[in-house]
Amino acid sequence: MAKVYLMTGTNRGEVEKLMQEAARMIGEQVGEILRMSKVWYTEPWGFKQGNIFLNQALEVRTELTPEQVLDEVQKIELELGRNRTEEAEIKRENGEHYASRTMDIDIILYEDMVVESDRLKIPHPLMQEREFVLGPMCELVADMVHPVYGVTLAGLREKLADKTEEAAGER
Ligand code: PH2
Ligand code: MG
Ligand code: MG
Repeated sequence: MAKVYLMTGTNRGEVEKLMQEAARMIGEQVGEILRMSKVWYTEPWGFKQGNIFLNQALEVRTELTPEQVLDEVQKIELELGRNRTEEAEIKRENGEHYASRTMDIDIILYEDMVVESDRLKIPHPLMQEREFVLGPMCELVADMVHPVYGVTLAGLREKLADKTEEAAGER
């Protein structure tokens, strides 16, 4: 039995309903949801042409391996209308790195495991850059130590805030 931390996000479609459905399906297909952060309303990060996101962190108890968790969350994304082919087209049209999506479910942490395969990277490689991940995660496990950086999530969040402030100062 392992604890896995997932992050759900949507900025397209019936977003409130999609968040509820994602949590319900995670509970059925990944494992028991032990705790959830509140739903955060966040600006699109890394791209401009998109609506506000809803993001939420979930703590899930699972019997699945990391790869099996990935299989299940990708199935759920598809069932909730995710269309990566269409997203790729929109990205190309907009010249952006990301596109709006009905549901994205990312594995943020799995126990203190480090996974680096072509398909899967844990911890999520950009979590330390993203307030929309660290904010909700800190509601659940602010004291958890990041298995690569050796810093708590609260510490990473502070660092990110300092960096963001510096960048604003340089503008
Ligand atoms: N996901 C991304 C890119 N940008 N921005 C916000 N606010 N929330 C997200 O979930 C998100 C994003 C790539 O998956
Ligand atoms: Mg993502
Ligand atoms: Mg994803």
